[in-house]
Amino acid sequence: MTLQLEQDHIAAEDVRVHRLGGRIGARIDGVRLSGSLDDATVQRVREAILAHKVVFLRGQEHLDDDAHIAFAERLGPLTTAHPTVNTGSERIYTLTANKGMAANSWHTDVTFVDRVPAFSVLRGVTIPPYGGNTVWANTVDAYDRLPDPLKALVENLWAVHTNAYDYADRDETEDHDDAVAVARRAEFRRTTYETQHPVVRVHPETGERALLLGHFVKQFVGLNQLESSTLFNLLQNRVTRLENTIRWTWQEGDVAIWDNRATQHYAVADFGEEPREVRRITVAGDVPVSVDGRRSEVLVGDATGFADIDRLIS
Ligand SMILES: O=C(O)CCC(=O)C(=O)O
Ligand SMILES: [Fe+2]
Repeated sequence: MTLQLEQDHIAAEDVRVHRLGGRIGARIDGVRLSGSLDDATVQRVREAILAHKVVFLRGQEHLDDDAHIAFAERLGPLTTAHPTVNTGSERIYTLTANKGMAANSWHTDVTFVDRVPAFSVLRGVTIPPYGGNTVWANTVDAYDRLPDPLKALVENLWAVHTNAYDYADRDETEDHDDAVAVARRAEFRRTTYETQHPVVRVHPETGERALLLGHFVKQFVGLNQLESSTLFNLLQNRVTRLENTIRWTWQEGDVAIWDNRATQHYAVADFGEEPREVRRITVAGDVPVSVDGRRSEVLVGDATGFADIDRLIS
């Protein structure tokens, strides 16, 4: 009996990590995700996420919502599905194409609150026969490769992030007359959140510096709108240059897991009228900290209901 238990304990799965790009992305083979994975395997998966920023696992079609949640919980306490969108579920954020694509613009998830999620675990449920890829970019590398004068600039820069902007203004694929899309956008902005984050955050697990930007940025503190958008475009171009990205072509049963503190992503809306559904479970993250040790500050809104992170703050 004792022997059997010991064997179970050391029976880590045969985790194999295959790097997919020069700066970001790896595929993990040999792991069947579940809530009852052994600790060593969970640790190896976590290390691969931290090292490669986004990892992909094929063949996870055994996962249902409960098993998806149970696995994600092994990475840390979960958030609710979303701060404003009623997904019909406590934990599952379902993104379906017929509700429109809010994700076809570069972003880091939920940066309009202070407690930016740590990880997102996304499962491909219905995948179109063509198109519908997702692309991730490495925000640590984007920072590292900045010339010194720009590093000095961004290390002292803060940005206001909000959910209260009009997505349709930024996206030519959005149909302004589509009642479903209009209702979806209104729900997204139902409660206003605004948070001031450092543009460079120090990653709480790796110590790496990362650019914290993406489509929820409204303005840089102390700069006017024109200056803000000029500088925003300059920095976003650094994040999203193709060498700094990895693009994934989904199959049903795939799972993508990203470090939301070190990436941005973009879901490409190029699959016509075909159905597409992915489901996300989100792992809570702590409040970003700047290079000089200052924490992000809430300007509007209370996100304690989205993620109770007292346990994360020591
Ligand atoms: O639809 C996708 O591939 C990604 C959607 C997204 O932005 C997310 O799940 O956070
Ligand atoms: Fe997202």
